[in-house]
Amino acid sequence: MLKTEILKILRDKGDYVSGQELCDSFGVSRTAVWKAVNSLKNDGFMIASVPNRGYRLQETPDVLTKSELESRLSTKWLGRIFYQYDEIDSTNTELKRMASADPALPNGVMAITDNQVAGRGRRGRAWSAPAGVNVAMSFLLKPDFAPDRASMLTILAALAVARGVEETALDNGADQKVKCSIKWPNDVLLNNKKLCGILTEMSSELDFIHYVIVGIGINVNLEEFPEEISDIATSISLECKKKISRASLVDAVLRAYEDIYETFLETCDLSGLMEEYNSRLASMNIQVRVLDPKGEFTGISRGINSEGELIVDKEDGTTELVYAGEVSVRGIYGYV
Ligand code: BT5
Repeated sequence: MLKTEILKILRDKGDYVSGQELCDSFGVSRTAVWKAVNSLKNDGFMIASVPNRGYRLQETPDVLTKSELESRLSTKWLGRIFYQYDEIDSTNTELKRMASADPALPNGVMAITDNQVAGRGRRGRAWSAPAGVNVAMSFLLKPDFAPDRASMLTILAALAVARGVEETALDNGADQKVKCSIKWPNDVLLNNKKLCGILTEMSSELDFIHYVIVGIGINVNLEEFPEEISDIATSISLECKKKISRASLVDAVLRAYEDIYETFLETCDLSGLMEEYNSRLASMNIQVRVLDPKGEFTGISRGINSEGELIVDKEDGTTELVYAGEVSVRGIYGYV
């Protein structure tokens, strides 16, 4: 897209670029360049145009337009094909519709929106976020490993978000080193409050995965939360006191996922990743309450094993491996 290419050049140069240079670079007319620049201005980009000097990008707004995303994405395969929506019910639902309508939809396709109006959490819960300040994205994976491996893809996503948030916060001028922690299995936290939720869904047969959809919601530039979640939720900008470029964050998270996924595929388990995960685990060696389908119990969490299960030492001296379920962590989200 011409818009994307012009945006990239203007951003890379950081100075005036003549209209003629842009025409020559892309083999297009002056009018085409002028139109593309105007369209970028309409998206909110502040671009100065001075006769005899050309165009200069003065300010980049935090937008999630197609060209802003395209100009930022530097992944190898993940999200290289993406569908951007100004508004949609849920990116997970949309990708599911696309994947079931087209069985040939390729590995790595992403759906992303600026305004998700019916975001979903796990087990029928809702994920809510206002327009224009958050990231809501989902990507499609078509792995050839067995379906019992798929729950680990959530663990990978939590790690990728933690790494991506830390990198982007620093790049966007956060003063101190930001450190994300993780509440098993799918919450990424900043200062013990929920910054991100992950919803992984799968279509499979008993021994064959049709596709997996990994959905990630991150609170980025939100300044306020609805009352029900104001005690448990936070955003990057609230914690870091900096506005964050959402498109750069998307790129950083996807790059991190590619990297982490590669490590995972070497063994198809978490042996190469559990050390980092456990070092980020908010519940490491802390009391947890597990709402298990068989009943509730408390114990001390000892981190995950290479299968992604949470190891919990119970008071009666036995050890439980928690595969799925709800876990409350003492000191987090009001559990005392
Ligand atoms: C999750 O569920 O945390 C998974 C959220 C996944 C959202 C992404 S956005 C892109 C993709 N498309 C979708 O439709 N979904 C995915 P769970 O662990 O069940 O947590 C849900 C709970 O988090 C809710 O019951 C609230 O208490 C809380 N919550 C809702 N919105 C929140 C927000 N913006 N920030 C922090 N907490 C929130």
